[in-house]
Amino acid sequence: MNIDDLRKNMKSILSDSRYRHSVGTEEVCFDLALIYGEDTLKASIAGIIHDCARYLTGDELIEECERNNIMISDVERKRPHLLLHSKLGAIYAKEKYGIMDEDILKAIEFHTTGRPAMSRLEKILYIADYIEPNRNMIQSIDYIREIAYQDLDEAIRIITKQTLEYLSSNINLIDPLTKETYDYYVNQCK
Ligand code: DGI
Ligand code: FE
Ligand code: FE
Repeated sequence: MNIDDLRKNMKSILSDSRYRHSVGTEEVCFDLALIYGEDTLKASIAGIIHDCARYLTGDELIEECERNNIMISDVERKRPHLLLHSKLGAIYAKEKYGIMDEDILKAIEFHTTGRPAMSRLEKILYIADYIEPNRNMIQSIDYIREIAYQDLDEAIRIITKQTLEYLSSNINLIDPLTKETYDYYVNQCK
């Protein structure tokens, strides 16, 4: 599918607010790609479809992941809407939307938790998802937006730090990968 078709498809399957978030993410992905010398089309594609499995219920996500032989950890089984929509999204990107580029698929797969040693495209999607213009109720968001245009690793360090703080304050379950991402980028930023 070309990017216009991807946009139309996302508009038809996602809620209005989730679609607006996806378009916002696409736009920030494009800008960051331009600044950091990444392929702008790849970044835009990753941005528009990153939440393509976000409309499913928790039970449906578990069912679909099992059908696709994706291993489900205990934490993922307890928070499927947060932690499985990215994994299944990568599968859908390939199977439903014909995206074969491994870097785009990895960016989608890890856009919620991040991971250590992300590629430049993975970093761009991870950050764009957090700072796109429709996200406003986030602590220090304008500061993080400024940093994102100067230093990708530092932006990831701050985002993962805030995410862990947010998850702890809500007694939420933390995926080990979220913590590993934070530890890795703290080290990178020393
Ligand atoms: O799908 P979006 O809402 O656009 O964004 P996302 O895929 O980055 O998901 C963000 C949510 O996921 C946010 O509320 C924080 C949460 N999250 C990130 N890491 C973890 C997590 N939730 C849990 N339970 N555990 C994690 O490790
Ligand atoms: Fe997401
Ligand atoms: Fe998102």
